[in-house]
Amino acid sequence: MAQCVPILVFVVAFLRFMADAAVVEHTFRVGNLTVRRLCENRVITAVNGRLPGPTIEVHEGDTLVVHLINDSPYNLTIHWHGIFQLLSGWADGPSMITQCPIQPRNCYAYRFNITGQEGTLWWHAHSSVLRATVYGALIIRPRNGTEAFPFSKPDKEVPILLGEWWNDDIVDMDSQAFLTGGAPGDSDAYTINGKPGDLYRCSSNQMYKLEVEQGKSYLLRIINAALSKELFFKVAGHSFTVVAVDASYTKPYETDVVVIAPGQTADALMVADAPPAASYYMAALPYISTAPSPPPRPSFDNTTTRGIVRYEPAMPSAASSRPVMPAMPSFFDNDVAHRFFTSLTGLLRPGDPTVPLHVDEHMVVTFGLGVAACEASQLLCNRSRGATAASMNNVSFQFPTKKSLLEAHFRGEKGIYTSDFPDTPPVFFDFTNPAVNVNPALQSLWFTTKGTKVKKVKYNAAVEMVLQNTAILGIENHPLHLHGFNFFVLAQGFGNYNATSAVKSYNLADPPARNTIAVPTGGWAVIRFTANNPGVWIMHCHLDAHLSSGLAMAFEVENGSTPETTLPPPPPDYPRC
Ligand SMILES: *[C@@H]1O[C@H](CO)[C@@H](O)[C@H](O)[C@H]1NC(C)=O
Ligand SMILES: *[C@@H]1O[C@H](CO)[C@@H](O)[C@H](O)[C@H]1NC(C)=O
Ligand SMILES: *[C@@H]1O[C@H](CO)[C@@H](O)[C@H](O)[C@H]1NC(C)=O
Ligand SMILES: *[C@@H]1O[C@H](CO)[C@@H](O)[C@H](O)[C@H]1NC(C)=O
Ligand SMILES: *[C@@H]1O[C@H](CO)[C@@H](O)[C@H](O)[C@H]1NC(C)=O
Ligand SMILES: *[C@@H]1O[C@H](CO)[C@@H](O)[C@H](O)[C@H]1NC(C)=O
Ligand SMILES: *[C@@H]1O[C@H](CO)[C@@H](O)[C@H](O)[C@H]1NC(C)=O
Ligand SMILES: *[C@@H]1O[C@H](CO)[C@@H](O)[C@H](O)[C@H]1NC(C)=O
Ligand SMILES: *[C@@H]1O[C@H](CO)[C@@H](O)[C@H](O)[C@H]1NC(C)=O
Ligand SMILES: [Cu+2]
Repeated sequence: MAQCVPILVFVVAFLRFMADAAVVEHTFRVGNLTVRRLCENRVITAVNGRLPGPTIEVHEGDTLVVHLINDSPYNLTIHWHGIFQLLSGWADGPSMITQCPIQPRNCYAYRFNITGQEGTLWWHAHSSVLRATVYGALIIRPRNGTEAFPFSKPDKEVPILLGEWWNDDIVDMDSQAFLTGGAPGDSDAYTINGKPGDLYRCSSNQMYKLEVEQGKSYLLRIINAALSKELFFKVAGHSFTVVAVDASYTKPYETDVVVIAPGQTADALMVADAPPAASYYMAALPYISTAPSPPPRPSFDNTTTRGIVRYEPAMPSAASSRPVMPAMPSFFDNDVAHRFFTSLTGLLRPGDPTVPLHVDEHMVVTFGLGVAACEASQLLCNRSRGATAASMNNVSFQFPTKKSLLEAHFRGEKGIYTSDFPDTPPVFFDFTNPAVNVNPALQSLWFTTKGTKVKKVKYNAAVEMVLQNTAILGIENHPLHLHGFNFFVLAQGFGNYNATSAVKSYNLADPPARNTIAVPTGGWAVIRFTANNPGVWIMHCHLDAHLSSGLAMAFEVENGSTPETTLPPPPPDYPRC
């Protein structure tokens, strides 16, 4: 076992004098855990012997320190998903972007302040596929206590972590998939707080249970921790008021379904106002947005996870009757997904950041699948067709191997990356027209090239990105996640972005702020953010297989002109490659 931290404190909160802020300290020991799911025992990688891992609770303004001890056999990093990491990019976590991995038997203390954000975030491994089981909730409460929520104080707060489960060794499966040029196969189950629920083999006693009292309100802090699937989530007999997404408040939005892409969170108030004589299932199943070209659609995990909502004190009738199942949307319901995503608006409170109205950096970025020349090691490499590769503006992102981008940036070291990520796609074609897949004259468009290119911007630059899905090898809703910043979502739609008509639809008054945007399948979205955080920040698809096949780029944000706007040096225990 790694022994790099002298004291093993699990949660210690020191109150700092003269301030409302505290230092919250955790120790995460990552190692093997044997769990039984779907009738089989599996050795997984987990934090502190738990799946999901520990919930971290902090207040805005606190300093969080997590001592990570790697007792697992794998290289590992942890990303604090959605945390701004203002001037603390060294703690952001994506492997080879902001740090080299923490090797087996090594440690690293992630240390950062939580400033200017409240709500539900989460943490997860950001190296290989380990995030399948290395994840947990990160809850940020307002600094003056729960009374400061911009909605009536819920009686109880309930983390709901949605996940995916494989009846296989996920790391072995991933290396196998790499050799054959594909992605890890379909999952065997979806889970709610680590439990699949009674629709799966041997799982009727592995079901998440929520006990509620009539008339009380519950803040469901919903997190999509699945590797590859967007999800529909419902609770029979109950409806939700969405009050925040991605730790950013929204105007209250009433809905009976929550649509959530990998990487996203949604805070949904639920009042226990159903007849208590019954009990109710909560359920999640995948939203499948792919229209592969040519058809048919490949198989997918079409199972449903469910948990149960029971009223307390229990009524005898509730025990005897079957729980009520919610009517779920079809897997393919683009309308339900689009309605949910486009109904969200931001709740602007005094002092909150507002949309930049003047744009310094205009970018149009196409993204999707393609093919690239294959590696000799890829068993199923088709030499004339290449292997599947994903890209942004026709660059298939390649992770550096010698040094993290952030360290190379900080030290001004050449040869690790180039600062020439293009502002526009190299070719303008009819991006979302499936003809690109059948017209031989257009087939050269499929071929992408690999590179480690970043977009360099000045400190505080206002950046606008038009994110345009392409139809190459099929369309799909991709959840694009930006590290280090929230962005405003100004508009989104299907088909090709058309500036003339789109600009008129920009919401500059109350757009939602997010860290992950589910760009409509075969469509586009427009986002804006202010690059007020010096460092290197990856933007990538949060479908795991797309990240590893290159659907990523990074922003290199220069230092500002003052010490308060300058990236400090890395901490002493910063991992080396
Ligand atoms: C952890 O599990 C892996 C994979 O099953 C195995 O190779 C390794 O020996 C285990 N390590 C320990 C310390 O049990
Ligand atoms: C984090 O907060 C502490 C205490 O307020 C402060 O001393 C420190 O400079 C902050 N760190 C960063 C990187 O801003
Ligand atoms: C806490 O609330 C009080 C009263 O509403 C306010 O004056 C104070 O600034 C708040 N403190 C912080 C740190 O937000
Ligand atoms: C799931 O897929 C299997 C195999 O294609 C099919 O037999 C089954 O009917 C599907 N189930 C649902 C709920 O769609
Ligand atoms: C390789 O790709 C080419 C072009 O798409 C196709 O015609 C050929 O059948 C493929 N070969 C194999 C072995 O799949
Ligand atoms: C940012 O400023 C720090 C401190 O002056 C310096 O060490 C670092 O190299 C600068 N980063 C870049 C990319 O210039
Ligand atoms: C991407 O770049 C390659 C190599 O330059 C080119 O052949 C291909 O047509 C480009 N594809 C797109 C969609 O821009
Ligand atoms: C873009 O929208 C404008 C205004 O609706 C329309 O006149 C124009 O034809 C559109 N352009 C394309 C390429 O569809
Ligand atoms: C783990 O990381 C080290 C340092 O970056 C690297 O040399 C090694 O190859 C990695 N091991 C694996 C299994 O990826
Ligand atoms: Cu994707």
